[in-house]
Amino acid sequence: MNMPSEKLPEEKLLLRALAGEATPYVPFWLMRQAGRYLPEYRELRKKAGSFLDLCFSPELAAEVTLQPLRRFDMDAAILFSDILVIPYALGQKLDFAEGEGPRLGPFPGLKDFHDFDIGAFDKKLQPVYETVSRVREALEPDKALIGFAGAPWTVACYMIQGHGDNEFTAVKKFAFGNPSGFDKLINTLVEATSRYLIEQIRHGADTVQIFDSWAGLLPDHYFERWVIAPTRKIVDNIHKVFPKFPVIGFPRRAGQLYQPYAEKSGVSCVGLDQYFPLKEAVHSFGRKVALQGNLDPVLLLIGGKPLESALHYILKSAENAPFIFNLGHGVIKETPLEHIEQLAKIIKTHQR
Ligand code: 1CP
Repeated sequence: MNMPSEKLPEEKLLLRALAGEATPYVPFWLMRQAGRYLPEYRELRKKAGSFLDLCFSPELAAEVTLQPLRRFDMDAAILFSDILVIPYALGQKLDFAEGEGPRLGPFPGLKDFHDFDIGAFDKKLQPVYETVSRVREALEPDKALIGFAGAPWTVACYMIQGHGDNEFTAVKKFAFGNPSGFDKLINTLVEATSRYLIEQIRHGADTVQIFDSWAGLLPDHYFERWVIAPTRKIVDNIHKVFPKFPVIGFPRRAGQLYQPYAEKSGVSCVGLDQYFPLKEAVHSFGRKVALQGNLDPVLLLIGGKPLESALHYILKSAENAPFIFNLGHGVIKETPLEHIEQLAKIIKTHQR
């Protein structure tokens, strides 16, 4: 008899879907499944001090990673960290002011990756790798562990703007005004992100997701240059070390550019936001890649009948496709726990 730790990776439903199988049950996890909507997160967050302290305390970060699975039995845990640990590891100052979101220090400028202190980079990220190892140890063999990073474009947005925004006009001015200079920043982030993700995989991640939250801000030719091409390079770098390793790409709000992204970025699975019709994705690129998504988080916030019918619509839209259920963006922090219970029950009992 197999001991649990000897189970094959193929026994993880999420990995089967990533490998292109239309699984008999739909695996699910939720973006931002660890976080403020959970009372046990809020409690631990208070104890940890700052948000960065929490990200860099392997014991606490591992605990936060596992919290949502104890309640809702998701098919995957996602590493608890943040996309902004990359600028931080490159030496940019970073603070998460209470209730205000991230604040970064002055932009370090357009340098090659190897002009940064790589020893310091590796050292600062070491606690994240330790978190991955700890979660790997603790996780049931049928649950997948998702590592992640921000995509170069999205991370560059925060590095230059210094904080969150809806338009990132200052960043676009910078990038469109000096595209070859901006390429240098993107290339640096490609190198840094590849190194970071490869280490997460070495420490036990089963898949990694690349979050390109602001992909939708770029017009098409820049989208090719700063969303698709850098993602492709990261995927290729991962594949040099771990051939065929499954990568999930999430180019949020990419609209019509989802299709070229699916065809050219090299990812195994494309995460859809709530604005892209799932049915159309299944039809136009659902044979090339697995799909993930795409419930509007507001439907989870309100629950009840509207949630139930939206879930059935999504399950029907993805009927015969390799599919991972998720939201179109993160869980909203006011979301009642009972609504997530309702969601989990419907997804987990739906047999295809
Ligand atoms: O004090 C707190 O508790 C801060 C809230 C918080 C949390 C829970 C932040 C600050 N980051 C996180 C964790 C986090 N961030 C995860 C953990 C795993 C999980 O999903 O459960 C992940 C994957 C992220 C990724 C992330 N961070 C993204 C990409 C996804 C997205 O939301 O679009 C982005 C853009 C960030 C930056 C960031 N970090 C935190 C905030 C509030 C923000 C957004 C800033 C802004 O644009 O205003």
